[in-house]
This record gives sequence, C-alpha cells and structure tokens, in this order.
Amino acid sequence: MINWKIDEEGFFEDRITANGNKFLVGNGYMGIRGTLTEYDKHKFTAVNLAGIYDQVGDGWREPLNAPNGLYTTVELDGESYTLPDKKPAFHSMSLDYRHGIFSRKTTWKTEKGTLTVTEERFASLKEKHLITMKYTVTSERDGIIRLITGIDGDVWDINGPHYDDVLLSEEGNIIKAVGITHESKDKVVVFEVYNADFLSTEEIHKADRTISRVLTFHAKAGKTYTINKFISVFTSKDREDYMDRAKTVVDGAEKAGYEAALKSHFKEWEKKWSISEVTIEGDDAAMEGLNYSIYHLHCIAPRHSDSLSIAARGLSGQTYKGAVFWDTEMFMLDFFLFTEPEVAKTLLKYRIDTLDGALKKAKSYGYDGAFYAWESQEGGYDACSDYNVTDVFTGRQMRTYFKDKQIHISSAVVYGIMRYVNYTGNKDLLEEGGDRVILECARFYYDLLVKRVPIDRYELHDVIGPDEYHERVNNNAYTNRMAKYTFDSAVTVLDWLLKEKSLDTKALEQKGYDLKGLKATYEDAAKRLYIPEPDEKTGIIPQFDGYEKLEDVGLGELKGRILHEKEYWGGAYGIASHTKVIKQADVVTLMNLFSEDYSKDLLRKNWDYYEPRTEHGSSLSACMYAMLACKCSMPDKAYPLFRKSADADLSGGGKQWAGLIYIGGTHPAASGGAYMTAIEGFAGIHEENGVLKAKAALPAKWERLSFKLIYKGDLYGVMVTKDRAEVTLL
Ligand code: IFM
Repeated sequence: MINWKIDEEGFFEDRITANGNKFLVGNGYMGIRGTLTEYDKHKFTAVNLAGIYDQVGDGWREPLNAPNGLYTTVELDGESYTLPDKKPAFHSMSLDYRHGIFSRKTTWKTEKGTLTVTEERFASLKEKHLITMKYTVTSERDGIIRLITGIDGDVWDINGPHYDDVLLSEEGNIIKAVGITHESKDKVVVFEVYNADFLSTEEIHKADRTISRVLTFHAKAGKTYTINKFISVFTSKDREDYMDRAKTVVDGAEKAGYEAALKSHFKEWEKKWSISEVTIEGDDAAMEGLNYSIYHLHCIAPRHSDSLSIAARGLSGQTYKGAVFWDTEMFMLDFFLFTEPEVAKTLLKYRIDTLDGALKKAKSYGYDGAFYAWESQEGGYDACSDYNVTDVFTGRQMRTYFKDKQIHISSAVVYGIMRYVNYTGNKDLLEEGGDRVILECARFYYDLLVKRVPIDRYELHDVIGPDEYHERVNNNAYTNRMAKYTFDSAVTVLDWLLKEKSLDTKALEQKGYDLKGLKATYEDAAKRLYIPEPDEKTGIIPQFDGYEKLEDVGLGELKGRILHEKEYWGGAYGIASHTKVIKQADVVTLMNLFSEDYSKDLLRKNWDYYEPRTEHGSSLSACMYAMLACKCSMPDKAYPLFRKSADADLSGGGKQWAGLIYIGGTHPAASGGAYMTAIEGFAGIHEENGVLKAKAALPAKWERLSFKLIYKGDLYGVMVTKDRAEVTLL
C-alpha cells in the first residue's frame, strides 16, 4: 500500500531547485513549481504556461512564466519571517500526488513563542485557469501581524525579461497584473481575489512589478488566521474575452469558496486515477515511483486544447525552451493512448497543425517534404539553435547539429500517428490531415536517400541518431529503420486512401498527390533502404558505419578523462565522440521497437553489448533498455533501469547542465518510459492480430501487477502474476 504522499521534513536550502520540480503541481495549462509563497525569481519560482513563447533579442525563445499570484509573506511585530532568510524551528513540505495538492508548514521561534504558517494550494484540474491557495498563520503570542500577499510580476526568466511591462491595477476586490510580452505584445493576465476569516486593515502597494495587499491585524495568541486566495491566469491567445473570463473565474471561485474548488478538483483527479492507477503488489517503492510518474503526466496533459503538445521538461520551467521533441511521440504518447486517447489525439493534432512549419524547415535546407522541428514551438518553429552547448574550456559556443541532422524526428511523428490509428482503431486523425503528414514525411526521407549504384541500395548519410554524442554519421541503424517504417506507413495509408472512400482521397489528389505512383515509389524505397544487419560473427548491429572501429573504452575509464564536471562529451572534440561510449539507447531503441524482426538471442546480445557502453546521459535512455530487457526475459535486469526512469523526478537526479546551460526540470519522457516499461515490458501488453494480449515478465519481488487500459475504444482490466496473465474486457 502506498499513501500517495511525498513528504520532506527539514529545510535544506540546496534542495530549493530540485524541490521546485519534485513538488510541482499542474493542470496542463500551467505548472506551478514546488517553491514557497515567499520565494522570488531567484529561487526559480514559476507558474509556467503551456504553448506561449517569447524571444528577447538574440536570446533563446522560451515559454512564459505568468506573474506569481501566490506571492505571500508574513511579519510579526515588524519582523519578517521568510525562508531561507530566517532559519525555521520546523519545516515540512508535502505533495498529495493523488490529487495534485501542495502543502507546507513552517514554524519559526520568535522572542516569545513560535510563529507557524501553513499553505495548501493546487492548480485546479476542473477549471484550468484557476489556482487556489489556503494560507494560515498562528502566533503563540499576541502581536501585530502583517500579511503581505499579492501578485509578483518580476518573474524568473532564463533569457528574458519577457515582459516589457507589467501593468498593475485593482478593481473592486480584485487585484491584477498584466504582463505585456516583448515579441508579440501578447498579454498574460493574472487576477487575484482573497477572503479571510478575520478583520484587518488593508493597503494596496505597487512596486517593482508587484502588486500586494498588506493586511494588518492584532493576532491573539494561539488563534489561527486563514486567508484563501483565488487566482486566475489567462493569456490574450486563449480567447478574445480573456479579461472578462479572468474576472468571472476568480469571482465565481471566491463565491463558491475554497472547499468547493477543492472538491471539484479532487473529483477530477479521482476520475483520472479510476483508469490510470497502476497497482504493484510486493513493491511499494516501485508502485509509488510509477504512480508519481503518472501524476506528472497528468499534470502536463494539455486537456484545455485540442491541438497542443508537451514540452520536454513539461511545465517545470523554461529549460529546453519549452519545446516539443520526439520525447512526446516516442515516450509519452502510449500513456495517453492507453488511458485518455483524446489527449493522445490532441498531441498529434499539434503535429498536423504544424506541418507547414515542417515543410518550411525542409525547404530551407533544400529538401522536399516535411522535416519536423527538433525543438518545436508555436507553428512548428524550430527553436533549436546552431550552437547548443558552451565549451567550458574556452567559453565559446560549440556548433552542434541536432536541428540539422536528427532527421529521425519526422519518423517519430509518423510513428505516433500510426500508433494512434492502430490502438484506437480510429482513422479520424488521418482524415484530419494525418494522411498528408505521413506522405510528406515519406517524401522528405525519399529526397534524402543516397543511391549506391553498384549495390543498388539506398542509404541515409550525414545524420545524428538518438545518441547525440556521435554527430554526422552515415547509416545510423535506428534512423534508417525508422525511415523504412515511414515508407511502409505511407504505403499502408496510400492503400487505405485508394480503397476507402471515407478518407479524403480527392482532396489529396487535387493537391497534386499521385497516389498510385507514390505507392510504387515508397514500396521500392522501403525495399531498398539499407538497414544495418547484425554482424555475422558477433550478432551486434553497428550503430552506424564505422562504429565498430571506434575506440572501445570502458565508461569508467572514459569518465577518468573528464577535465571539467560540466564539459560536453559529444560534438567534434568531446571525450565520447571518438569512442564507442554512447549517450543514450540507440540500437536498443531500434530493437525494442522492432523486436519481432530479431531473434531473442540477437536482442540479448545487443543489449549485453550496448548497455555497458551507454552513459544513460539522457533520461530517455534507461526505459528503452528496461523494455528490451523484459523482451529478453530479463525482468531483474530491467528493474533498476525501470526505477531509474520512474524515480527520475523523485530522486531529483538527472543532468542539470549541458556545458554551461542549465537543463534541469521534470522528466516527462522518463515518466512515460516508466509507464511503458510497466505496461508493455513487465506486463508485456501487445497486439496479436488485433487482439490485446499480455505476457508477463515480472521482477523477483513483484507478486501482482494490475491496471486498466483503453484499447480500440474498450476498457480492459489487466492482471499479471509470475505465472498468469489476464486481459479482461470490462
Ligand atoms: O529529445 C531528447 C534527446 O533525445 C536527448 N537530449 C534531450 C532531449 C529532450 O529531452
């Protein structure tokens, strides 16, 4: 049994940043970092918004943080009590991750008696624009308390400031902060209303982009004083009447009261868990890590939109520019497909709606078809810069080729769409433009094929595979196989288009697509595209041409060559570039996705070969090894890698720096990977001729694994033990 709570007692200043991620609450529209109400931008406080970006000068374009409506501090008899400035006698933080509720309690010693504050807050899962907070203060002695509470518009930015101005105002009982963005003059509006169970004098102060109320009252010893804050957040991109709605939301919430908001929020979370909860009997720690991962996926699901995707660091801040990577389709999508297919559709609709961006990107390189953004922002704009890493030794920017050469991104989009079609049994996404996306991705790869005349085969040159340490290689096995998958998918879709009237065949033909001709072309491309084969003697698939000739140094020895803790291992001169050490699962990702193409013996040989040579320097790596280990009937080897993924945000591990760039935040791909490992790895959920099957491979201490999932519109219950696997239609 788990209690669905993450608790931390004691105050550790060096954990402020990590706890911002660990104690995050969110509702897909916004993520609120697990910082305290008294913190300012220097503690990486953020109410991070989904899908809205800004750029200042040549700085990186990144998502916006809204003015912080939770901002509150307390004074007793003229003395301020805030962390970390004043050392507490007691401090605890807690996250109810079943219901997305953050709470804290802090007690300070004063000259006479103690002063205690508590806060409890959530981003409503019911009303996506609402944040609600209950704040209490109790003094052991009579005294004058000043509660300073309002909206802090001096927000944390990595490459800001993103607000040219923050307009502060009040209207009746509402205070407002409106941030005006630099690039497009979008508006981010935050309205706040409060109620209190005590009488006080109230003054409004405006300074330094912050509007606050100062509530002053005589506190009686031992009495608890409570305020409830209701905060609405909208942007001018949400809807035309965003200002009116911001008012209606706070007014309505304040009238209904804190408990009503809490109740509806609770109910929404319980609805989510009624399908997505996973039970592991025999291993509470794993069950906690897994459901906590699922919690994070729920927190970032864009349920407020019908066309939006998820950033690589979710809603935990501006790292990775709030951009969408292949992480969504390859690591997070399955969770939503199995538990909330509507969200899966929203994620993929984003790719359909950003096809123009992908066509433009391809064109800018002189290619045909759709080359999706490596780091996708609004409209499919590629936020990935040419220089992604700073050389710690010279301070110079290093040219990296992620944007130009990670062509596997387009195949991830195709993979996501086809997986949606197969698992939902629905072709709606194809009818809504998914068919064109697949055809354009196939066109892109077709244009890149290099024909080797003497051996009559096609190859793909000058690419980067998932392992980013080895840049500009030829015939990366993963990339070639995914390009073949794209051609195969295009052929399947073309078949459907030619046979099924329901699909919009005419529209495509009018756009100039020669469906029959394309089918023949892509069949040929799929047949002739070179897929690196396992070596006859060793059974190892070379990650790319010439990989076998690189220096075969152990990971430990390589680490011994490090000169600076933040140095970059890849690129032209990185310590890993000329060795066989790789950053993350590459061939293993390929084998996991296409395990049916290989014997178990080959899967195992490649796992054994690549695992010790993998740094797992990306949070995307461990789960791929874990899943393949399950397919090789090695659940106990899978287990620690599964835990690494599931616990990524609990343990606060993971890389915080790439060169001199801060890359911390939550790790939704690891969360999705942990889910996939449990469901598709340990429970072995797979399709067999259109029927859902389970094939258990449970770790030693797991007695029973059970969960529900949606397949082709039906809800199933799955229960596996070491010797039984049941999939029941519910
Ligand atoms: O998409 C990943 C990539 O594979 C490794 N670097 C981080 C990216 C975002 O998570």
